[in-house]
Amino acid sequence: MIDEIQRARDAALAVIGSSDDASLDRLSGELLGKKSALAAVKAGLGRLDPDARRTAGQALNEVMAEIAAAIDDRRAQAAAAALAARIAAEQLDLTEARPLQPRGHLHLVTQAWERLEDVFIGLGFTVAEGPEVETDWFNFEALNMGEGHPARGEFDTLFVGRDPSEQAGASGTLLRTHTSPVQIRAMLAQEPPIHIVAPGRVFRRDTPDATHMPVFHQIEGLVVDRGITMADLAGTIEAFTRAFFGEGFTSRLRPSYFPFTEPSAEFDIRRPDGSWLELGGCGMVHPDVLRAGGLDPEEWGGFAFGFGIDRMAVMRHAVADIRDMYVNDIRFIEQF
Ligand code: FA5
Repeated sequence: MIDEIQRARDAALAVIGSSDDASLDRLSGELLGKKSALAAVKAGLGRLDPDARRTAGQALNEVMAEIAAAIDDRRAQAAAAALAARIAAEQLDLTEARPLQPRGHLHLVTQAWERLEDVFIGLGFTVAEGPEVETDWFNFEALNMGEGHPARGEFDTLFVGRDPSEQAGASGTLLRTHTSPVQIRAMLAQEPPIHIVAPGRVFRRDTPDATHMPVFHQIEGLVVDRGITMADLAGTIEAFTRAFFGEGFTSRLRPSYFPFTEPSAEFDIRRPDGSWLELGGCGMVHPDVLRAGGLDPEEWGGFAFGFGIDRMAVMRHAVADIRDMYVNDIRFIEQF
């Protein structure tokens, strides 16, 4: 009888080993149920003498437990395999989607602004700021353009006060027409020596065209110390030109006029193809401007410069029309 039990065990384990998940429930009935070979053996136990019955009964119980455990093992194996197959089938290859996600980037003017700051910080300047809504005093008066000064007419100013009477006088408010008022704010805020640049947004009632926008950006520079000369100004502009544009570029100063500098100059840069482009204005800080900043012109001297960031961005990337930078045409923007 023990042999019979062993044969039934071996046969059962072989069937379990090769069966799949779906057939396991049925198999459990066939191998361990009332009509199974082992049930038949069990029914025959009664015919044995007590000793043999005990031995065979024990063997039978062990084998039945072994078969039940084998079915459970096989079921767990089948479930793990089914799960692995489902995960494999549902897997998404996300790496393939990545090139389809467009990456944004900084606006051309922001790129130029940040690069300008980097270059000037490298030359020993710190970055200063001033408000976009200014008083008439900071924007004009303190810069040697008192009421009635003809140079005011060159800045088509946008006033903030609703009533024309609010616009008149040194306390009238306006949208700053240039970054030069930051010169005055810097002189009032700190003791010389001063080495600052002040990038920022400025506003003029200019009609948009290929080289003009009503809202644009300038960067102002101011150095105040003892014994500053025009050579310091020319040297700084030249060092900046090479650092920002590259080795093939040089600069020149041309005599000009600004009420807040004396002498004044326009500065141009020479491109590797030999052509010149006007970039901005500069000069030695006017004694009246030093006085408005609380400094004694007998003791302190300085130079200042200011130029258009949008024009620089346009030039660096050979963009034909400054307005292209602001119409948000994705075909244009994504080129940079
Ligand atoms: C000034 O604004 C002076 N504050 C510059 C200055 C500073 C001179 C310190 C001396 C000492 P101007 O109006 O020329 O100057 O403007 C300077 C630059 O701003 C121009 O060279 C040009 O690059 C840019 N710019 C002027 N108007 C516009 C505009 N409507 N759109 C875009 N860029 C402009």
